[in-house]
Amino acid sequence: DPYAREPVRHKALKVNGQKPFCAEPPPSLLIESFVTPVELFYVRNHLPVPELDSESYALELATEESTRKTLKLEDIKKYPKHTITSVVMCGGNRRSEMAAEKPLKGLTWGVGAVGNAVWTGTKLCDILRDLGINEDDYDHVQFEGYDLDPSGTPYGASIPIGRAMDPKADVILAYEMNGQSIPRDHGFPIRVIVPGVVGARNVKWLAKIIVSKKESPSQWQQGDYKVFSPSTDWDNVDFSKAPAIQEMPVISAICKPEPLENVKVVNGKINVKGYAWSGGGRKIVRVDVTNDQGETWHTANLDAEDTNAKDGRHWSWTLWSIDLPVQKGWKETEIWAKAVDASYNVQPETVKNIWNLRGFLCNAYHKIKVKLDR
Ligand code: MTE
Ligand code: MO
Repeated sequence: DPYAREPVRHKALKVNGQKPFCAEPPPSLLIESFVTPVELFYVRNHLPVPELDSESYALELATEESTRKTLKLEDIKKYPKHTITSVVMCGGNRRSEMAAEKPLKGLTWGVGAVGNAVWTGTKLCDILRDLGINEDDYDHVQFEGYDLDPSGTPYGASIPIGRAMDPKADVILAYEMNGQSIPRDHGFPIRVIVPGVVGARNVKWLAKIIVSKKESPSQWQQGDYKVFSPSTDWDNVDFSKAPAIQEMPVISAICKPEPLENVKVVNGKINVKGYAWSGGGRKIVRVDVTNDQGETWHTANLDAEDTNAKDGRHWSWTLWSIDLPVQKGWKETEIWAKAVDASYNVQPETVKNIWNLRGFLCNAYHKIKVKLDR
């Protein structure tokens, strides 16, 4: 069994798949701190976790033409140390809402396929510059993991070379998560962090970097993590016709209370909390909440955000809360939340109109019903 030597996981995680291991924390725990503790950080593995050690670890650097260099862990650590706080979010986060709209294929994630961690490592642009890469000669930077499928093919993904070589894009080869070595489930000893970009490109257990004119040939780049119209189905889908997801759209979620929870009404109000985030480094500028189907929108307090982030480099999430007034006599209420980012992008209202056959980018208004306890 290739899964016989998997790491031990935290009991609070809700398991969506055992082999490969996929799990997310409960919503209320997720937003207890601005920085997600490593043991509560969602796990999305496609293959068995590889067994690697710091001494023998090697990273191969190649172009289409040739292998240029092999770096050991200590070689990577010799570069200037760069620390960022960044979200990693799965493209399938909140998919369960899309699956409820109409059947689809994919793990039914709730709102917890996201976390915000402090990542320390070497900037990818520093390594590529040392390799003598000229951005104009290539178009993509491909990554391969040490995790292999039964045929020996690694997990793989790529990002455009402009992002890889831009110092302000903060793409790093991370060796620390929240100040400790990266745990096995999250890519020990090296994983790529591509802030503002879909989780799938943040390749764990990094084995190889290939600078190329082409995108990664991997199934996860070519035949998955792409979005189609709600009217495209398995009999007429052509994965070559849509671009791979890179930067993520604006999203928010209500995490406390959880759906159908009994909520205490205090002075005619209930306390509601959640997260909001947008891809591409776009700051969250506002979160709106309603419980009368949008007749009245209340602006939430933005409680925690990365106040040090430079313009266009807001990689962290924003935690928000509100004391939401509830109508007298009501026994239950439906809460909606939507976030606005620095480009004034707003979330779409309904899941129905963004439904897609793989259930990606479910960023419609988050809507939950709760019971009111007076
Ligand atoms: N990297 C490798 N090597 N293998 C994987 O299965 N999964 C990807 C990405 N990197 C994956 C990977 C996907 S789809 C996501 S959402 C994130 O890792 C999940 O990162 P996490 O498990 O640290 O939360
Ligand atoms: Mo993912």
